[in-house]
Amino acid sequence: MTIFDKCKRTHYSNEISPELEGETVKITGWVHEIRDLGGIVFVLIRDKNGITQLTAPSKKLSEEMMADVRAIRKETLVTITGTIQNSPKAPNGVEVIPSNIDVISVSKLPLPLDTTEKVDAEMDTRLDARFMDLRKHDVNAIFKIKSQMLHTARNYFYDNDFTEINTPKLVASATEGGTELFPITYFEKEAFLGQSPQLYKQTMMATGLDKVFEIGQIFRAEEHDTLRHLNEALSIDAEMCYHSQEDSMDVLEDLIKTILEDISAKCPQQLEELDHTLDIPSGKFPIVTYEEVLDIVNNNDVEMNYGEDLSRAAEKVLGETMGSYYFITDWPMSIKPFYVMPKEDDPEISTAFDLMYRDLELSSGSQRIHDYDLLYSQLEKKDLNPDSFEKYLEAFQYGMPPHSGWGMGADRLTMVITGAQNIRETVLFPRDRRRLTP
Ligand code: AMO
Repeated sequence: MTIFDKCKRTHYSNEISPELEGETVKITGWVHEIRDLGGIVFVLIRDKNGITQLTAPSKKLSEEMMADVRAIRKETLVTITGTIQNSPKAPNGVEVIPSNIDVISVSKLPLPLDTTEKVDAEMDTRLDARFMDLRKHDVNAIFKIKSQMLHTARNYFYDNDFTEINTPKLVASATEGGTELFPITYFEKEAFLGQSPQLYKQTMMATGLDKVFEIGQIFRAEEHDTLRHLNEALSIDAEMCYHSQEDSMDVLEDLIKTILEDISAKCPQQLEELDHTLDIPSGKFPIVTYEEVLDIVNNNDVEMNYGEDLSRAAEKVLGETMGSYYFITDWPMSIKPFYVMPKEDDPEISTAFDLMYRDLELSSGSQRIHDYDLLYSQLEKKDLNPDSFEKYLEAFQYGMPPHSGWGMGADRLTMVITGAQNIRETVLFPRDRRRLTP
């Protein structure tokens, strides 16, 4: 018998129910908890889908079997063969009376993390032992929901005639602003880790693909240590020809709503595990202009001047006022990147928009400048050297269609749909100011 035959289960824990009473089953999982009451030993076995109770009464079992049960340790991987017996108090209403125990893989003690503790360990302890942390079903649920979210997003794009693209993450120049770049050594040249696929997704607008999306990592050398920022984040980027700012916002809103509906339909167990209720807005996402934001913020005793970005205090006030999902539009051109198209009727105001969820920025986007001369002059206006954008600019000299797009933080959206308060909860191996391992 190979090791794989040995641990081949007949059922996952959620598949064992009172209807199977009297049947023999084989379950494989990690030892979650052991309670030795002397005459009877209870062992909880945890697998991907739940927990099964193993019950070993000394009156009914051989001394040898009792010794085997008592020898197993927490987080050791075991395969148990046994008979199903109804037990209303046990998980799924059943317990397994063992006839054979195979220890498949032993766990070292002490454990780096207690998987049964009711109060979570410190974030750092958890991230240091992330594999063990993920054995907890609530932690696991976050990543199942994130996976479903990405699956739904991909489906949405494919269903709507987008082409998936993959652009380089080793790049030669900045896109969003020079201070946020990680420099790297690229043979004899200096290069950077990409902070956004912006230039590439826009270049794709000159290819005839018309609508593209990318789900990929972005790198930001931001110093701040917050609950919303990481130095490596996952971004869902979309770029669309012949789409105005408003069309682009509609696509973003439609995607979010599709994701919320899908998560609600497909992940009820995970949401319950997290004790999280999804906030699914019924109507259109409200829109506030930057000017209106200024009023709201200033009327709530937080100082904000025209031309300033939202401070943390301003975001909080705005989040309390607006609630749920909303867009901010009509940002001043002065605080938006060079590629953002100014409004036709007022060149000081941009076509840029942000999508917020309460006080959290989820996405930024805009209509883009497709006119070469205007793009060139905007680069100069932002003190950027057009020479370093030569290849990007070239795509604008051969019939570039008008276009728009947005980038959305996938980890931040995961925070919203799982109720996580710290972005680190939503990333398997987060990279922040202090953490580069595991
Ligand atoms: P922006 O810089 O606003 O826009 O980024 C888009 C979205 O990405 C997420 N994000 C982050 N998430 C976690 N940690 C970070 N350090 C971090 N930085 C950004 C946010 C943010 O809203 N090129 C434009 C997008 C576009 O116009 O298409 C851009 O990168 O959720």
